[in-house]
Amino acid sequence: MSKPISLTRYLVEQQRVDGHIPSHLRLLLEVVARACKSISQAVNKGDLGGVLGSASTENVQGEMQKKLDIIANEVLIEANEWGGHLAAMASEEMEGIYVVPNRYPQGEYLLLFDPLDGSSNIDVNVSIGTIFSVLKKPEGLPGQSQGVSEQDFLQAGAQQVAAGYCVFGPQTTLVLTVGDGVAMFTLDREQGSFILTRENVQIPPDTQEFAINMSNMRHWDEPVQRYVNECLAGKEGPRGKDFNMRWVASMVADVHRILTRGGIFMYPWDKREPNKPGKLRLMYEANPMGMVVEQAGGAITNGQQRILDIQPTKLHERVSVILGSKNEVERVTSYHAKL
Ligand code: P6P
Repeated sequence: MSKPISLTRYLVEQQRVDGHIPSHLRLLLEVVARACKSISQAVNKGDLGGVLGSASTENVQGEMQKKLDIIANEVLIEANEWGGHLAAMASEEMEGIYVVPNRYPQGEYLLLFDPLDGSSNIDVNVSIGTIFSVLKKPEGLPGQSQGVSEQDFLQAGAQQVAAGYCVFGPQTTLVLTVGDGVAMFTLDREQGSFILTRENVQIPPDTQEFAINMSNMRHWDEPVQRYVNECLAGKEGPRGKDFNMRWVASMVADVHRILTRGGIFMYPWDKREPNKPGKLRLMYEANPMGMVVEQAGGAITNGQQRILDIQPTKLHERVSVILGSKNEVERVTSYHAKL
């Protein structure tokens, strides 16, 4: 059995040996991982820690916040604000950006996160997770003030320098990419450290498993209805094979399953709110998951284009998401092209 490789050693090697990441980014990722450990401990306490249930407040999306949503958000802010590697942060749980206070040095990175994704599953003990995305703060023009604004965050997902998530399930597993493939680290609670358990993760290009909230079927656009009906038709239908369906209602859990054994995940536009492009958020859900999925050989589109090419116009903008096994994502996207 080879000596276990910790997240710290993996990141040092990504920095020193492969030159993929500068030291400030390595430090940032180690701090985010430590914050995920703290969130995992809070999540695991459940009722014993009095952390379940609603906080009786709403977030910027107008959604009821759970106590753990707020706890996770505070853990990430407090862990990352003093280190000198960040200029500002943005979160699903905060309307505006959080600029690093003047009492701390400002760094060159921007951190975006959904502090606890899948909140509807918290109180029923189903896997949830933290999603994070790292961008570089745009260089200011010579002589321009070094301030940071929301506009600095509005970069296409292809500009991310790192992204990942931490799934709080039967194991606590951190999944990370710095643009050189995808690695998975499982939390060893006895050592208190994340240990490398998989690297160069690859999503199979084909699958027989789709993930979508079927209760919305009557509201979908025709291309998604066509794709799902063909899956449901099974061996006797145009696909000539049977399909299985999963829907955890935690994007982190569904994406983790797809990274582990393939599959396609869809949260498409639907006619219930026709002016909303989709339910999921571009900047801190679709983009980070998109970087991870693409680095693992998968694909992610909104039905019309590669999601990582979308130029954001608002911090909390939403997007239709089709991601996973490349050949299936391309099939659904091709059905949209025939509209
Ligand atoms: P629905 C969780 O609230 C989330 O943002 C994603 O994690 C998940 O995939 C989706 O919403 C579930 O939505 O409508 O099925 O509850």
